[in-house]
Amino acid sequence: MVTGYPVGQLPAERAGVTLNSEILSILSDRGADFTHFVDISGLAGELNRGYPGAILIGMVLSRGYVRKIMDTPDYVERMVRSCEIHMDEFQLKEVGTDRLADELTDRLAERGHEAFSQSEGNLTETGLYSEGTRTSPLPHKTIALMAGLGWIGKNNLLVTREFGSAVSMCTVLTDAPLDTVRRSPAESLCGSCETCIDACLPGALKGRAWEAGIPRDEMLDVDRCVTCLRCMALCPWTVRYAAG
Ligand code: B12
Repeated sequence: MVTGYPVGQLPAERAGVTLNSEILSILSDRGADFTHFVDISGLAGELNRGYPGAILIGMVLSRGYVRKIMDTPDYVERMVRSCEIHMDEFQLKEVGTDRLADELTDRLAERGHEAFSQSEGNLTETGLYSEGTRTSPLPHKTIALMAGLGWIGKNNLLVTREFGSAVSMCTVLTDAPLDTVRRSPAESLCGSCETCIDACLPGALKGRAWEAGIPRDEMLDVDRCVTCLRCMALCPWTVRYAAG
């Protein structure tokens, strides 16, 4: 269980700690593997839409699942052919993190706080997800970097030391009085590794190293991506996690 703030601080000492710990226990009781509280007040208005804080909710993909993708080059195709793709662990955890974000948003609103769920459903419903460009105003990855979780790899995904890219995430934007952090992106540990590029059979990944402000389309050709999960599963950091 990863928390977003120092352990051992008496709640009375810090306004909002209580709310942090309450949210932490609600989310972990309901299946979240990690939760972070991030200060997004410094971002441009079109990104944070006036919300000062964000709650990042994450679920870790199981080692067995990652190994299955590693050992089955056409894993997603097989799941589609056998009409089992709805049982795919990443899909189920994507629905899971989105559901937690929607529920938390309702709980915060009941407590009188402004809150906005960045679940795929709510982003689409509110017209904030552009199907044309396949973009949302404030991607979960941006918030994950500000939480200090890791770096953006050449696979254009969040890579963490602990789980590699084997995570599903969702976020809630809010004005609730939270104790938050704002960190700079971790240094990339991709180095000269190009495993994800070699694993991307349709050639959607362009082999660029990520740097702040780089346009997504210089990292990834979204029209070529076949969402095969290989760039996520075959990253050496994900493989190391899956090896246990
Ligand atoms: C649209 C979308 C897609 C599209 C387009 C890809 C894309 N990344 O845009 C398609 C369908 C191609 C796709 C594919 C996949 N996706 Co997708 N996708 C999304 C979605 C819904 C929106 C992303 C978005 O807004 N993109 C716009 C661009 C600009 O942002 P971005 O690339 O996500 O992130 C960039 C910014 O964060 C920027 N950045 C970082 N710091 C900062 C700071 C500032 C100030 C700024 C301005 C920018 C910035 O750098 C990042 C890299 O370019 C997100 C969920 C979400 N709401 O975030 C999931 C998500 C990114 N996808 C995810 C995954 C796992 C995948 C797949 C592996 C799924 C699969 N079945 O294969 C593939 C991998 C593709 C790849 N290598 O990137 C995960 C990523 C988890 C992780 N470890 O990072 C997410 C977070 C969903 C989840 N539930 O966890 N996806």
